[in-house]
Amino acid sequence: MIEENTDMMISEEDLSSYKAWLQYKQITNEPLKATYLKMLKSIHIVSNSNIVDSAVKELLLGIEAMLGRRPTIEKSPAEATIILETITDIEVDDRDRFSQVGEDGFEIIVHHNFSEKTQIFLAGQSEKGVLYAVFSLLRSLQLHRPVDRWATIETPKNRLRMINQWDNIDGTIERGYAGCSIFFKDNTFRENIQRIKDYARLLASVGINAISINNVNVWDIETNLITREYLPKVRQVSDIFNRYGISMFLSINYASPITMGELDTADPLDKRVKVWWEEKVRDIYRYIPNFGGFVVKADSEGRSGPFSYNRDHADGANMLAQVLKPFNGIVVWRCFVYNHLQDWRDRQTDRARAAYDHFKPIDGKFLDNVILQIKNGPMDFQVREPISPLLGGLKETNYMLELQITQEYTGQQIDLCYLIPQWKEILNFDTHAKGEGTKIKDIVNGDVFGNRLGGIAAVSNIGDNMNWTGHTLAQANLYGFGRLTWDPDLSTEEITQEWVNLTFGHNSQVVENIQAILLKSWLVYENYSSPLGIGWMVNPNHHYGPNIDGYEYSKWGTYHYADRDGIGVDRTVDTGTGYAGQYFSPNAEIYNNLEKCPDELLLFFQHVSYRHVLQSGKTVIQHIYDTHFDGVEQVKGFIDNWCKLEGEIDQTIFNNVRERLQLQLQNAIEWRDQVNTYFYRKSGISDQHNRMIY
Ligand code: GCV
Repeated sequence: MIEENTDMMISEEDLSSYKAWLQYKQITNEPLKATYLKMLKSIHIVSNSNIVDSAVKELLLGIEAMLGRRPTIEKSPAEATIILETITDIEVDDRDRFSQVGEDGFEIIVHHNFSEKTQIFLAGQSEKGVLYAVFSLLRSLQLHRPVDRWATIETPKNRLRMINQWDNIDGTIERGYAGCSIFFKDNTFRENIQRIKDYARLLASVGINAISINNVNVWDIETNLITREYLPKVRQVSDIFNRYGISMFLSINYASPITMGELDTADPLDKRVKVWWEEKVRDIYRYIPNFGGFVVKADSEGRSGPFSYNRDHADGANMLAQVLKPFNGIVVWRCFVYNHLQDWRDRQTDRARAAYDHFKPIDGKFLDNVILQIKNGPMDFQVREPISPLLGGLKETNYMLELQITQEYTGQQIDLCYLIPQWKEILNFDTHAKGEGTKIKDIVNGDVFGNRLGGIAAVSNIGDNMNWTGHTLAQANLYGFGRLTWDPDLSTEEITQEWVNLTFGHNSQVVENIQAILLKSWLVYENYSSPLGIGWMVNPNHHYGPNIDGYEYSKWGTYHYADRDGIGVDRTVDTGTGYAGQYFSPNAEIYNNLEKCPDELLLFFQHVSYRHVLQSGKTVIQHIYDTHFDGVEQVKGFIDNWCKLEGEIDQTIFNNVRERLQLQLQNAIEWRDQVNTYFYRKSGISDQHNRMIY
């Protein structure tokens, strides 16, 4: 049992933003409250476990906060209005009616019987299902749904629903924009377990079932997380997450045997290396019997990997997979592999091609407890990128999608950028991998190619700021990510409305205003930052704010090739790098064709003149000017609309967002003026509307 340290002080002011979407605000609508009270008097738990215990605590907390009365716990089911059960608790003959409930799923049944008594059955396929059913019910209450709409049957569409923390043991977070790590500080684990527990609650409430707690760049001290020195602490954290149905993973350093000074090689085919890992894995499972497995960044941005030994990535991943197999552990192996030491003069090497070129030839060579993790785009989480052609390109390997919730290139939680619309486009993209209609959402969950493992992972956006995410509205990205991993068919509008209602309540003016701001924010960010899919015009290293040539003469393989005549990267098959040919037909033909290539990705695939006319009817240069002027005006509109909410919402949240919107405006102005001035000076073409360009 974990000793809970409750030393954390949350001030009254911070409470609302800290609670995020688990506000459990008091229900003041009296008739609704009366109905709910009648239905939620008492709970019967058929069989208990750690996870069911978390579910019960949450249910008690939520109902008491919303209705002002704590349900009683009843020994007899006949006495209770809410019954929590797993399907295995139910008589075998009665289980048929749950046949539609799959792994981690649940059914909520609202049962009206003759004695005028209504009972709510929360039946989980497993204890995790019970927990998810409880969160579903609590969501319905917070959304003020009528009782008949509580009933539902749900099974998550993705088996692995994972969060990757990029936290370092010194307490910093790589690409973190909301303070320090909630896990680590000063090269050890933090004492504040309450914070981790509340994070687990937030994640479980949206169905997340796996987490890796340390950065994929595993530095020297973090390499030791898999040793006996740290495993007891890893276990404590793992226990907290396990109680919320979340399994614990660690990112590992591929060169661990060398970094720890125990071997002179990390060659995956060297027997000594395998034996070394076997010992380490045995230790891990001794401490953490249900440990999830490893996340591995290998041969990527300077991290070691199998290439150092002339082995391929299947050799590397499979060695670890064999070692984890006896314990049901898995290897999450990242495909973010490219040459980060490129010469900018070299026009042949194309970073966009790299993941496909490395992994497509070894499709089918991976063991069945390896899952490849593939970033949504071929570059790196830009505001706009095409979909990685590996998604759909691989057919005989388990793989999952990797998204980035933390806003590295999308405003760093200073600027607002609600990413659900972007993720929906990704999930609904038709790869044509198995004919028309082969969408990413159905590929990554394993359905299309029958892969054993599938899912979606994302890089977290939280830190120890009291509102978790720096910009309070960025909480919506974490919420929406979880909801989409559970059900990629939920619409953007549904998710947005849910989040706004859960966080801010039901005042329709407030709700509509915030929804409208969120829903526009991705396109607004795109408007004032880099245009038409070209990406990368950011300040090197920290990646905030404009720097048009910041990466133009660098080693990172990220170029725009703007000159006095035009801009864009020719990635076509006939005259360019051939990247467009990595897609299935008709996508390959569309991207290869100057007239058909969608405007928003034009400069990713084609080098064009500034006077090229887009499908929108505008020239490229006029599009650049217009979007950049528009973007700034749109941010001003956000500020005006946000200011109307003063007094209507929590003051701390109001102030936090207002301050950030002001900073966003400064950033947008800087982007507008630098981008417009740069392209005006390059092209010599004036703005049709004679607006101010410097
Ligand atoms: C964790 C990008 C980021 C890096 C990150 C890397 C990755 O390059 O800038 O900070 O490293 O992606 O995904 O591994």
